[in-house]
Amino acid sequence: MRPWVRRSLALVSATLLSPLLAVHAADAESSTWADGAGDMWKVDEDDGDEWRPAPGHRNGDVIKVKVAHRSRAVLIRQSFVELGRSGRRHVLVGRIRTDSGLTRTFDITANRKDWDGEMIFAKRNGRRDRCGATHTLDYFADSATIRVPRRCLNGPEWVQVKLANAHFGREIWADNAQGPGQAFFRTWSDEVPRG
Ligand SMILES: [Ca+2]
Ligand SMILES: [Ca+2]
Repeated sequence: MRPWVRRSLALVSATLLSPLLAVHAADAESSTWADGAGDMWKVDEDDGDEWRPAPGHRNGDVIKVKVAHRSRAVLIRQSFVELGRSGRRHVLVGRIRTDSGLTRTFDITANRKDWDGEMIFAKRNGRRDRCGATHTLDYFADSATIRVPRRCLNGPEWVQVKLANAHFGREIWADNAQGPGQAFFRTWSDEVPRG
């Protein structure tokens, strides 16, 4: 190969690859995955336990999750087909576990009196942990974000999450963020190491 050809190829390779490498580096501390649209399920609150598919329900149908493990905090962002201020309430719940075996839960309830919602961040025994975890429900962007300072988790090497939510109206519609199944929680996410 002539030297100038080799140089040109090297330049082209570097130009093509560098944006990919940059993206990879920026995303090294995060995990992003999709959940299907149209995979909600429902139950009649008065009728008992019979859950049925509810593919037509949009409000609360999670379609994407990003867990970013930053130097100071873990950010969990969920995107929905629609997150709307209608019905009686939204309940978003999650579990977080770390490499040291520490487990924490969060439980956000938003209703007609307070669509911004209140979050209870708790230890495994259910006792509230006021370590500074916060949340934002964005009804314009159809998203929910939970920010957990790493000190709440004893500065972990990695975290995993499980996420689910329910929308209460005439019936209860639910979705989990880990697949299509009719179970409130499914498998743990990938381990997300600290960036
Ligand atoms: Ca979904
Ligand atoms: Ca799902």
